[in-house]
Amino acid sequence: MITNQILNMIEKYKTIIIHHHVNPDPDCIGSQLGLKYIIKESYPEKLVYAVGEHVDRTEFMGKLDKIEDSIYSDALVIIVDVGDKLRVFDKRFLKGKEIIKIDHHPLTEEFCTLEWVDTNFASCTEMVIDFYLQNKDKLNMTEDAAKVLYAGLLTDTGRFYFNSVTERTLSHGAEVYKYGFNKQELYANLYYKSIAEMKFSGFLMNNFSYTKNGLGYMKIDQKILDEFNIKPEFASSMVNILANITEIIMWIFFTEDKKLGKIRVNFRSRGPIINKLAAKYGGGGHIFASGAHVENWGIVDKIIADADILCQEFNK
Ligand SMILES: [Mn+2]
Repeated sequence: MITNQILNMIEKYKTIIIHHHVNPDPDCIGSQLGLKYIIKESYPEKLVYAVGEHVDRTEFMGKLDKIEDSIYSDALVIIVDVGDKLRVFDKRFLKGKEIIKIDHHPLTEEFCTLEWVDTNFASCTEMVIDFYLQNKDKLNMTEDAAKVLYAGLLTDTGRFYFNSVTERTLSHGAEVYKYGFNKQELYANLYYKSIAEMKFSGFLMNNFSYTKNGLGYMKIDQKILDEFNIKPEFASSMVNILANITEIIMWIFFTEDKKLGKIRVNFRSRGPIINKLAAKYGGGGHIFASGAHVENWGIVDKIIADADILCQEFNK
């Protein structure tokens, strides 16, 4: 079993460094910190680091570590919720002695000593919980680990609503839910919105575009972000405001990101497969949820045209 191989490798190392992907979401940080807390609790003598940078919405989940370059030379590196080198945050991960990948996105490239890639998992945190359950004789869960793992499950499954949810997702959820962390506080951290954010939701509902083939989309430029005092990360995370609309089978948000100097593209679908479309524009992801960054609004219009054709073909 790959989960045993992963544990054997963890046991071999004194130092373990866990990396997340760029713009980490709660599933990524939950996997990273959950794994760190489990390893630390089970092997207190090991040095376990979770490196990287939070985005605003993951800040509450727990502290990340700053470490020196020299620590990598004798360390095991684990990357979570990410499959390709380019999307791993902090390129120092390549300096680890060996690398393990734990990911639930479709495989795009292999470069690790151990690759545990399985798209049957609804979230990466579900994989971490699975890893713990498969090695329960040696591993210990903690309340803090349970909390961040549950946060990842909630957000990557839309609160256990998406197609990707299985019986295992629910039972693994129950496995961490039984720990005593404060559920209401967790929901507040994940789901409460400010008044400005709520007003922005209202703006989106009133102003999205759609085609007769069932494509819904929203272009959010800097002017709109300024007007509502909203950050691009938050704006693009609102893409599912166009989910659950009878007439819409695919929905895309295009959000200008001054810091990146690019336009963030968030693809979602409940019909046409969209990760190939995302890949065509330099991105990737799951079959019904993908992302990309593109250079300008001209490319955005090309994506809209391509996406509309996919919807049209799907309807046939
Ligand atoms: Mn994920």
